Amino acid sequence: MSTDDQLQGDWAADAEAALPTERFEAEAKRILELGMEAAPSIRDRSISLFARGNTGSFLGVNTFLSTPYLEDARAVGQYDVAFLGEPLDTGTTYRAGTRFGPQALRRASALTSLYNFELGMDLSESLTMCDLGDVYVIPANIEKSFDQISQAVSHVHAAGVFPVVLGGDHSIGYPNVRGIAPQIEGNIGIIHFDRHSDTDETNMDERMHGTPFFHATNIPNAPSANLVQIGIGGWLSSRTAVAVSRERRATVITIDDIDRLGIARVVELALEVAWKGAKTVYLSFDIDSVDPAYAPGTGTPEPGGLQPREVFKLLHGVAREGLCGMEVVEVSPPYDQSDITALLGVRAVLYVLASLVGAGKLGRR
Ligand SMILES: [Mn+2]
Repeated sequence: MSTDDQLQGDWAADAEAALPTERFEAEAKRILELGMEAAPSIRDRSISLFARGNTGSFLGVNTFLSTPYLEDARAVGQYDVAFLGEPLDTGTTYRAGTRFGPQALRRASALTSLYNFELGMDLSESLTMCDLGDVYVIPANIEKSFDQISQAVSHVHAAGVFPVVLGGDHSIGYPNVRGIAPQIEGNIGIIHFDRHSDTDETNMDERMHGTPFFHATNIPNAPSANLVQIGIGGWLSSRTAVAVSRERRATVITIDDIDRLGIARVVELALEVAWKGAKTVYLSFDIDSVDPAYAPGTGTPEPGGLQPREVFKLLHGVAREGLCGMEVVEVSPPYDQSDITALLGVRAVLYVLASLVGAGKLGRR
């Protein structure tokens, strides 16, 4: 990292020179082979006829980050990371639309390279990644959808692959944890970004998007003592959910706490609590933890949330001890403007992956 008397820009420029290029070169060769040679008038002969792979331009292949679409779900074990959509919005209590979240995240991810300047990191050199497509959810039945989701996430995690779930409303938080927890020999902590507690037992008599962490912390090895909730507050707070968080002694960190303590201290605190006696940690990122000025495309917006800079630093910080999986939830493109919410969701994933790679917790160093 850069030192006090050095500009980060200078450090980062040098860091780029030290990055490997071998995977880039192998990929370029593959792209030309599969995508075929370009028309004769194209001078840059690295350009293919059909766009393949991550071109770092808008020319995507409609998968997340233009990673290969893995049709054979049985073969997931050959990758470090698998992206999977969970297009469920049956759990929303107000504005639906998150069933289109995975599509929006994939589309917004087309204009994304895997290189980050200030981090001095190129994810394409460190990770192998694929897009598994969507879990076959059953919109008419939330419990059947939960069963599909748990089994799908369980399959990915059991293969030794890091699952990145593209939601979907927040009800999927519960079946996601339920899919992983039985494979952990010991406790699993949860770091949960949200403006809402999401710890009610039911909404409208069912297990909907305000309930995932009531049910997740009922899983025997996912104790609420390891649940950290970051960003909670505002005028959509549920008193019954607050009572559950209080009774179960979850750790709740408000926006004011973040202002007062600073990001570095909040990261330390979150890691301390989530990892206390735990074997691993799951990360649940609700896009509505970010202020609706930056993330309008969501079902239950609550003004006064985090800013993108803050949330990127927080996510990068809390991932550094390792994770067993993550989800981005509540991206609802029908309410989005200029794709800004979806773009933010894509960046959230990238900062987490970058942190895991940087800390040597995922992929090759
Ligand atoms: Mn939520």
